[in-house]
Amino acid sequence: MKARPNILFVLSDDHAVQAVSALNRDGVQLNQTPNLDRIADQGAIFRNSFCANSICTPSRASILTGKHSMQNGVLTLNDSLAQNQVTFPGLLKASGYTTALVGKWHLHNNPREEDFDFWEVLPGQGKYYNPDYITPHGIVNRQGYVTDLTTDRMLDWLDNSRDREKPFLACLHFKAPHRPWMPPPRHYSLYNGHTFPEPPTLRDDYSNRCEVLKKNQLQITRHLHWNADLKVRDPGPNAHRLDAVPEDHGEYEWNRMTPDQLNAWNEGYRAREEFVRSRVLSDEEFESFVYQAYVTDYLRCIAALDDNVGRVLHFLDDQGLSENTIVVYCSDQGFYLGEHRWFDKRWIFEESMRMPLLVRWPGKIKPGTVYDQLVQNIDYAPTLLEACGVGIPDDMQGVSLQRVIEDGTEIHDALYYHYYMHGDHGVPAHDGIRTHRYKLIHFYTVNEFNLIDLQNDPLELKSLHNDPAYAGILKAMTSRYEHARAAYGISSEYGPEGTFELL
Ligand code: SGN
Ligand code: CA
Repeated sequence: MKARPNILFVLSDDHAVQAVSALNRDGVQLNQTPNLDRIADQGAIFRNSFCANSICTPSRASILTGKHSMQNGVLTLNDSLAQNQVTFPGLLKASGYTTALVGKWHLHNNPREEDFDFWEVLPGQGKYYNPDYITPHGIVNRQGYVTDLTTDRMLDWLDNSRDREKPFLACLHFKAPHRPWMPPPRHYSLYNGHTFPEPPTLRDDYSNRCEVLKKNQLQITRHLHWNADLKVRDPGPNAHRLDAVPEDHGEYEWNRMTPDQLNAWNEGYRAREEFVRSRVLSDEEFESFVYQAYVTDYLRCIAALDDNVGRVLHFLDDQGLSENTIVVYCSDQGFYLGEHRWFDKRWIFEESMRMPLLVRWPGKIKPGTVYDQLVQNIDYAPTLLEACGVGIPDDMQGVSLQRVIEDGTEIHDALYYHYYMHGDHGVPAHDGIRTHRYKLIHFYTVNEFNLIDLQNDPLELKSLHNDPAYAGILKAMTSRYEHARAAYGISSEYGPEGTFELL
């Protein structure tokens, strides 16, 4: 019998589909990610991969449990996973796998012994520079850059301490490229002198959609911080345009740096700061400056992530493990890189509902395959369980991707989405469904449906809910939506009948 496959599960934090070169071969390529592209080229791209709730802790809980937020109880960033929830790592471990987790976790309680043999996790969001890790033996501080250190720890486990008698599950969870987008010194000058193309919706005015959009607090030209986000500590005559975070705050990353690191940092960002200080920028100059600075740092963090994915792939090659290891790359959700003026995620709109998903699975997936079927983060747990010959619990709501892979079956006719963290960053609780062609959104706190025709309006700039020509579509989508809510057991408390306290 063929040995059960190993799994390398790489999960990043807030990695936009727009920032993986293999996922943008027919469009605008902002950057190059050669190592992630290697996974795609030797395996598959899932072009229509989505999350069920575009925020960190809930998406991670859905990945682990194969369930929507409502059923696993992790609705917002503040919820922890209840002890009675079953996870795919726990089921793999119980079936004879050795399991490890290193990096961002963000589920509040420490990882459970029943799920992981080895773990070292970042507290909360974690830090980019000289981060602390929580280990079963207490907090350990490590000097260096978080993406490199997280990879070092995983490679060390794979190389030196795993039980080689067992197949492994290695969960490598990067903090990058989460806010505040701090790159390592080796990438401080990457993209200097380069101008990134602006997205067509960078100056969206939010017309023709629900009024709630205008209340967002996610705009790159209004809600970023000069120092923490844009790395400009003294904006001179432009100071009034954005807030700054208090520099003496313990959370501020610069307070963690060694004097040498700080010098290198200040040197790396000197030219940017001098530009901002030099004169009052016009509105247009300011907008384009913020967009370029934001995207530059975000993509520098991705470059470091891609370097480290390359290190792990090389390790698998060197150890002769590549042939019997399934490699999965995904992020906890997508992200806005200036689309609709935004950073962050949360909304059901495409950039944040989408998740990158690349899978290399030798012997099962033909190199260079592209799948267009709708898939969701609740599907990963059943897929990996089935791949390892472990039974899928009945209460998992996701569907294994095996049938997609084997014969191109569509496993979902519509995907259900629900964001619950009402009011955080100005985003109201809302839910909806997405088919290949349409998206129905229910902004239930104001009881308004929006309907988007993704084929005619891929940038999602106009709701058609009042357009008589779409009355039939609206009716059909509403009935599918109600069906999805019933099938997934969504409580009416999270709908128009609920009471909504701002988080
Ligand atoms: C922090 C960020 C937010 C971000 C949340 C959630 N602010 O609070 O912008 O939306 O994390 O991110 S920051 O100024 O502290 O960086 S998530 O990845 O955990 O969902
Ligand atoms: Ca995230």
